[in-house]
Amino acid sequence: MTTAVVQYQLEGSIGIVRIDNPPVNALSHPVRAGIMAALDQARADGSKLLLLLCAGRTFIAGADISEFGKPPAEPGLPAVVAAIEHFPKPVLAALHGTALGGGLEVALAAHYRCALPGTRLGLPEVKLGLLPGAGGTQRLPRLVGVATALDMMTGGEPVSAARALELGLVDHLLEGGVELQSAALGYAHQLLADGAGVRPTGARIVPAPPTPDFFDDYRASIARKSRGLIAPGYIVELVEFACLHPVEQGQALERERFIECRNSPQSAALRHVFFAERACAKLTNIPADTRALPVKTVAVIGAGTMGGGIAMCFASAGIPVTLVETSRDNLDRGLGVVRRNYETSVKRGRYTQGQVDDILANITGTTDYADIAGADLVIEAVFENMAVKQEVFRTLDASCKADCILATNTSYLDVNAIAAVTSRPERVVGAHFFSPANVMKLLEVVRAQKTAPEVLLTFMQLAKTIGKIAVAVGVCHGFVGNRMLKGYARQAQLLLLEGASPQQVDGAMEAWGMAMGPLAVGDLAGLDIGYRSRRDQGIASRSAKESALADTLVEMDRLGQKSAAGYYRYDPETRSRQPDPEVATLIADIAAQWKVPRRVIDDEEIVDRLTLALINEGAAILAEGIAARPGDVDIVYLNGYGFPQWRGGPMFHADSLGLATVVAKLKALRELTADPCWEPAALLVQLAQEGRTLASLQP
Ligand code: T1G
Repeated sequence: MTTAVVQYQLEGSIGIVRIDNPPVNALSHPVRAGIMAALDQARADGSKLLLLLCAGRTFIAGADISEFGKPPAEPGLPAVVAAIEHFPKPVLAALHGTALGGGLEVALAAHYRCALPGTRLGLPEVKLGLLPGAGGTQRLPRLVGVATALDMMTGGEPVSAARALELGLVDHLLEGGVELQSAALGYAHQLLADGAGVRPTGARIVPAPPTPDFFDDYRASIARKSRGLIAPGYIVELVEFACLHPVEQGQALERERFIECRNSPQSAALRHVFFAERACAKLTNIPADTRALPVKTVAVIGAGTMGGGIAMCFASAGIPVTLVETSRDNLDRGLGVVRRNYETSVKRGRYTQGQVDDILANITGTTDYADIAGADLVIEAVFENMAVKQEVFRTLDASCKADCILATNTSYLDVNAIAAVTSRPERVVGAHFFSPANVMKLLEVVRAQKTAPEVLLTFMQLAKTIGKIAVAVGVCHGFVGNRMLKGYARQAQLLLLEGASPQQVDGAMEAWGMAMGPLAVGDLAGLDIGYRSRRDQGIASRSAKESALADTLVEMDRLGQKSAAGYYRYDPETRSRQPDPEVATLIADIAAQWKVPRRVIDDEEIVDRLTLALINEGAAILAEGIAARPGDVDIVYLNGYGFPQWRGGPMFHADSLGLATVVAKLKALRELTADPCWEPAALLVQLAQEGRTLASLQP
């Protein structure tokens, strides 16, 4: 029996069900129907055991996420899983690559599981705002116990095949380097020889929880990290239910909870993020035959916080990197910070000492540009000043080989103006890392006017190699992220003058889901950075209402956390932030100076003004083509600015509000404040009039 995506053949006494649905064998409707047809065939033929496996690079990577939101088609996955579990002959699932979500649930319904080394097994549904909806919450604890099952399902992280064997999640590890089907057939025959029979996982008893209050304690332990999400709490409820009820009852409750999660706005948002993250890696406007360039060696100019963090990204990915500094002292200081960062990661168990020794062997330092003449890529990470950066690029242009790619880590400045001082503007690109660069996933790859397509493609692919999520953006002041941040931060300042306190503004945004409120972020980054940037832009100190407070704080040496005082006071031990009455007085004084009437402001207005500022500027950025897709803007804010994943990003959030509502709110604020920043972006007005969404712009 063969369908487009599922083949069945009888090989001796073994019936082989082979799924072939590239790229990741997702359980689309044709796959589900194909499996059921294969089961029917095998039920009636002479097979003694059924072997379930997949073609391509992975076992089933889950339900087909792109089918969510569409009318469900029978057979559903629970029916497929039940048919496998109740199959009258032993069923063996042979795993390779990944067995995730519905894929692992299919394997859990099988009576035996074997895996190639390197396979990763997991139930990551929670990352999509979902929970395992085909028996995973009931069968996994029966195999691995409640604690491990909960960790796997509330965290969503996969386990290795070796760990799965330890846990009893798989019964046998196949030999590595052997073709999957022949290795699995070997084990299948061994099972038959051993008289292996059917062995429904669902019939097993869930091992008792370790302590009587285990589930309540577990709920408390995940409360903080699952703030705002509904799925994690349901997962704990369902595993607790599994301890006391047969699998069928558990699956019925699971289905109810699953459907609620699937229909929830936060799952819609997280599914949007899943696809947006994959889409943003694809360049839209380069020739199809563009090829990436080889990058075997890298150099980083400047061993400060950013330079050191950037160097760590490449060294950790196994790419040799040379740090360049102006003096030995600066170089040794920078290398020392890098070394200490790795020592910390060993203490935290992220790396072994051996791994760190190998990584550090990839990092060298020099004060001589001649030592990097042969580098394939150089990333400049010096002081954020145009003249300083242009001087470095002149030196690089003279020192580096002709086909070397020159990248600038500027976070605001005009990459065209930097490229213009070189003889190779087509080899110049912006690479805006976020601090700390060895931790933050986001990378804005800035395409300047003359950046060659192959240079852009090279950097986008390199980003994946060093574990970054890259978004290609155009040149404007602050690119996508920082340009939108300007309006957001300005509203925070105005709200302070109009009557809100720092703790109210930050509290409202954090309750709404932001990782950290705007004032606390300012204190973390250091208020002196914004101060210098305003001076560089020729804005005199205290000359603008929206920066008067920040300018004053800096001139009072309140730079933020680094001076234990900024918008808040910081406890030197715990670094926890405390409201400071001195700041409240200062704000009132500055408001009086600028004749800003003070009033009571509610949290809803705070959230509205800060999020609408992001949405309005994001729409302008899209209209100018600085970002190619609304999803790209979302990925920037989700991975660089602590926007809550379960709200999908500023553009997705705008669509969830409805663009007509967004435009109406903007116009209302325009009326209320007479502030031109609230003029709705033309793109929003047009789409609202056409009854369209920002998502409809997605190519
Ligand atoms: N459904 C549909 N498309 C999928 C998919 C899926 N589950 N997984 C991947 N793709 C597409 C992806 O969009 C991309 O498309 C291509 O495959 C390659 O993916 C009932 C409800 C498997 C580790 O959450 O984590 O089961 O961009 O670029 O980096 O309980 O994909 O080429 O057009 O990511 O090698 C649970 C999701 C679903 C796993 C491979 N499963 N996938 O990573 O490739 S919910 C997951 C991944 C569920 C049941 C519930 C990764 C991967 P395109 P890629 P990769």
